[in-house]
Amino acid sequence: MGTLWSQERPPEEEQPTEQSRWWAPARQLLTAVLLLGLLLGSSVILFYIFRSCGPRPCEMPACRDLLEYYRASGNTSAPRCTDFFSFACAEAKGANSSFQALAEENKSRLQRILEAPRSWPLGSGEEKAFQFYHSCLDTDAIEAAGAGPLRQVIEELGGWPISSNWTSLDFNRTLRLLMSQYDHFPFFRAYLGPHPTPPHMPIIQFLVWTLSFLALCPQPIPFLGLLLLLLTLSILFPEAILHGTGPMSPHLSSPSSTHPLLSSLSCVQIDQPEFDVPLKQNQEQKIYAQIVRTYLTYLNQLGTLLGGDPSQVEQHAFLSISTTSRLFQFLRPLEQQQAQEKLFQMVTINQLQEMAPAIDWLSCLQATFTQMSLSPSQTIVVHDLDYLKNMSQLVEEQLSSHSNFLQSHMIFGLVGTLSPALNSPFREARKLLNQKLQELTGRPRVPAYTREMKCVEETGAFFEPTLAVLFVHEAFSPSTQSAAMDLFTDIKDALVTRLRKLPWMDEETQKKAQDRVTQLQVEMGAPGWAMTSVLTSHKYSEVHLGPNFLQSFLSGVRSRQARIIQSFLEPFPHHRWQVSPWGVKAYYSASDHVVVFPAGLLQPPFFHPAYPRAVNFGAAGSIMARELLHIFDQLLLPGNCPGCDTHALEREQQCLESHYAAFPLHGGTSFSGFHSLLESAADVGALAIALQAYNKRLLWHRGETTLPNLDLNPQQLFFRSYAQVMCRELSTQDSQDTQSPPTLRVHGPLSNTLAFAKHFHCPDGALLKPSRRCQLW
Ligand SMILES: *[C@@H]1O[C@H](CO)[C@@H](O)[C@H](O)[C@H]1NC(C)=O
Ligand SMILES: *[C@@H]1O[C@H](CO)[C@@H](O)[C@H](O)[C@H]1NC(C)=O
Ligand SMILES: *[C@@H]1O[C@H](CO)[C@@H](O)[C@H](O)[C@H]1NC(C)=O
Ligand SMILES: *[C@@H]1O[C@H](CO)[C@@H](O)[C@H](O)[C@H]1NC(C)=O
Ligand SMILES: CC(=O)N[C@H]1CO[C@H](CO)[C@@H](O)[C@@H]1O
Ligand SMILES: CC(=O)N[C@H]1CO[C@H](CO)[C@@H](O)[C@@H]1O
Repeated sequence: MGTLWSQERPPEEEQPTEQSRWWAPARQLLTAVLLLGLLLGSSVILFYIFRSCGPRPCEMPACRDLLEYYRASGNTSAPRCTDFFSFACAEAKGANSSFQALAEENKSRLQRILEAPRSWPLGSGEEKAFQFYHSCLDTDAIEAAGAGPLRQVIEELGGWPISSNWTSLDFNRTLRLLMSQYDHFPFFRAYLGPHPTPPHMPIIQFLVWTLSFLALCPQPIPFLGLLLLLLTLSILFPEAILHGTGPMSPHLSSPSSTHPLLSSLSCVQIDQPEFDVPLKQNQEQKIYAQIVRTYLTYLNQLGTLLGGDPSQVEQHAFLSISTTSRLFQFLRPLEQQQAQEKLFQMVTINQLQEMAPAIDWLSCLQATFTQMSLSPSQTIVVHDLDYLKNMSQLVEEQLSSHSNFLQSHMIFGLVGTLSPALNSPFREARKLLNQKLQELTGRPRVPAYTREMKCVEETGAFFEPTLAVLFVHEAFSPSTQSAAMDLFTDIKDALVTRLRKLPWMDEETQKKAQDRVTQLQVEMGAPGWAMTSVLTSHKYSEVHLGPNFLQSFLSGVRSRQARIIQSFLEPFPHHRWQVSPWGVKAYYSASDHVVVFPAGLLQPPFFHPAYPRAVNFGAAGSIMARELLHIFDQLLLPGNCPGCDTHALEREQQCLESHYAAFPLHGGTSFSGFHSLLESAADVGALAIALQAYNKRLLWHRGETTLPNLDLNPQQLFFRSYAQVMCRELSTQDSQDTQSPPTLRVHGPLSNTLAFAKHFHCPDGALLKPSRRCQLW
């Protein structure tokens, strides 16, 4: 424009005439009017162009299915500005949350894969998996074999005083066999794992990293000594520990980013066992008695099924229960467990042998971890030394007074874990036990699965490498993966932008937080090998099927145990997945600084490349944003961000608390505890980030679609899709759940978002349009 004017401006030296003196301003005026008109006209035309090509209805099959899904799940006449939860989720039935429905769907998918008539090369992993699945379904053969296969297993373990030939107990031998051949740990649990890193404990975490530098299973360092050293350090150099300069930063830098090999260091770890029944004595006396009675009935049933004399069985069952109950008493009280949840000690096997002498530690551990060569001076990680000492004492006591009962105790436990592979009387007894325990402890009911589903689960567990490849092949194509990656990139960018605008965060922390997001690794769908691998790569040469299903099952158990141990021993440059690709749980691993989104999660109704973008951003996008925000959980803990504006941070946290407190609760627990605050903060932040990313996408990329006949515009659809993730029946809230009840998880974040009220035309003062909003994230 500037150059245009200067060209037309008459040269200075020319004498202006009368006419030109009048003409010049008129011409300027005319041009201005013309330009203005042009501008106005074109914007009107543009406006109409944009209007007429507003969101098109998506007619793809995926969209039609989604429409059906939405119609079946919500109540469209529920008032949106006061009860959006019912609007989206009214019809969620049973324990049927969106996640659970998805988990079932992923299993049905595996089932379809396993049942498709295909022929695989003889001896390939696929052939073995299919054969295993079909022998699992062959209940006639399992019934025909009766209790015979189980009796044989018991003979191998040294027999059982109440139902078979029985000479005397070799306690150490039985225990060694249970651990190494049956993956069963009656008194304690031993496993390989990376160094434990206690969350929310900056000082301890510092300690862990210090230990991690020392090498694989470092030699023991007096724990207290190190703690003292550390405390001294923290007094001398508080900056280094609290501000997190350098590689030791407690919250903003990960050990793996400075030491890429750290994640591959694994140690033998000893922890409390997982118990079959909850026999905590601090629960209500009446319930405790009922649980004991239920369990007693179950054990009696097992004993009689194995041909024992009822009165003798009863005695053994009773003593087994009393053993379990005493082991329970050795567990740390709950508060203590929480306070020092991941606190651990490092001892050599020799030292452990001295402290807990009843167990032959070296031979038991060596048999279990055959791939390693262990020596008495090998260091291991012990999570609760007091428990192990007390347990050892109890075992010695029992061995001297009534050693037969200890054998019974171990056999009872094993039979319980093998029940899926046994004939129907055993399975029925187990099912009844589980049902009664669920009623007594008030845990949400797990739906009773069909035999097919159980077999899918077991085949999946034993043949995971093969099924992972098959599942990805079927349900997560490269184009789906790249669409999911695009979505993730948008969400990540939105988070980075947002971090820059947080009023409570100081500049340095902002910078570090942004770096942390930029350095983050992401694993989308499945581990790399499953995405690229050609089929039939895993052969399972160690799996032998037959002669009966129990033996096939045990072969699978051993193979899985060996595979897991092996995976921890191999140098592993990447992240080791903690879920199956068909799982539905996304997670963030702090030690590897990686977020993982399994293929099972990136499925309808949360994600599909053909969906309107609003749906993908609202559901999968908000799930991604939530995982990203968990990276910064620690910053929100008191005292963890000294550079931040603590007052502003506290103000926002209190704001959030009162924001949530304003909602009526339907029998759920109220907003309690810090954990619940962290979850709610992540919920609220995730919605804001997903929305921001979606709006940006809308701005730069046209061609929006929406669902036909749903009467929701794209923005409204975004919120509908967000709510879908939280749908589940209200009564299924687990009392141990740290998250808010589902209504709150929908209403809390939505009402904190002004755009929601705007797009649903909510009047001022409606429940979901409060006058104040908080900005923690
Ligand atoms: C749907 O919501 C409306 C309004 O709250 C209510 O009257 C109706 O009973 C609900 N329908 C069902 C099936 O729950
Ligand atoms: C949960 O819902 C899905 C679809 O909405 C259905 O296929 C499945 O059978 C339901 N499961 C239970 C246990 O109700
Ligand atoms: C006991 O041992 C004998 C010989 O070893 C065997 O024939 C018999 O079947 C065994 N009894 C049981 C109940 O296993
Ligand atoms: C098991 O082995 C340990 C270590 O060798 C030993 O102290 C203990 O007495 C053994 N237990 C039994 C019952 O033999
Ligand atoms: C319940 C119980 O007997 N606990 C004991 C475990 O061992 C410690 C010492 O190691 C004792 O102090 C506890 O009384
Ligand atoms: C076959 C199978 O077990 N599939 C997975 C489906 O998703 C759930 C929820 O994460 C997993 O627990 C299952 O393992």
